[in-house]
Amino acid sequence: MRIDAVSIFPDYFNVLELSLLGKAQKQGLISFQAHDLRHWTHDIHKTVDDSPYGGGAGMVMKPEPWGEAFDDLITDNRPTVIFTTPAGRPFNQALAKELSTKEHIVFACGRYEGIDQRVVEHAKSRADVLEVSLGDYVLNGGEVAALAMIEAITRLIPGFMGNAESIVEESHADGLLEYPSYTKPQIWRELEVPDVLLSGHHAEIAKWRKAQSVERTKAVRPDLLAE
Ligand code: 6GU
Repeated sequence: MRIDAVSIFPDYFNVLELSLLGKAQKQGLISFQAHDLRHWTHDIHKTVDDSPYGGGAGMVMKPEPWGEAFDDLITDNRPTVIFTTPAGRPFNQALAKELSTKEHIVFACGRYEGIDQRVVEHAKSRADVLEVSLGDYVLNGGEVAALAMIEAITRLIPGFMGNAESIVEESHADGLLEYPSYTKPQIWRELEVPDVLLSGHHAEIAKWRKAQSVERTKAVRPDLLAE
């Protein structure tokens, strides 16, 4: 998978070298590149924003640098372009799974009050475009959102994680939150591990874990059960 990220703070993405993604890059599984949007400006101030038509607070990202960035980065047949925005559809595990099968994803990380909407419309002529939000809160820019999405997507690429079963069992894989986990010692500060986990009865353990998943989801995320 090829991933590009366009941002006015490309250094945000330096942390990806620290994670499993660094290893996956060395293995040739993933090729990641961060790009500075200002590379595609032509004035001495490297201007990327301007005041909004119609008035209002804040600044809007100008279309021209984004257009030139896409001219350079969209050289293949219809990659996926993700605009990170709190006004987008919510990111979730199902979308991460779908995106993990793509050959090329370009993250367009907006700052300020967002990007001129014509950039989104124009990108649709050459790419499959999604406007995606990390959740119902506002970040200063899309970089941290893109980092989270990149981690959620790439760990689902076959061969990326050592233990494929842990992906099948984890939270959200089946629409439920994961059951609680325990390890040694059996008694810690007078707190005991649930008996059933020591029983060796695999069917009973599976039943208990499923019930715990449902109970936890009901208590914390009833919206997931409704789905
Ligand atoms: Cl993708 N961008 C920004 N700026 N804020 C967000 C977000 C994205 N997702 C949630 N909040």
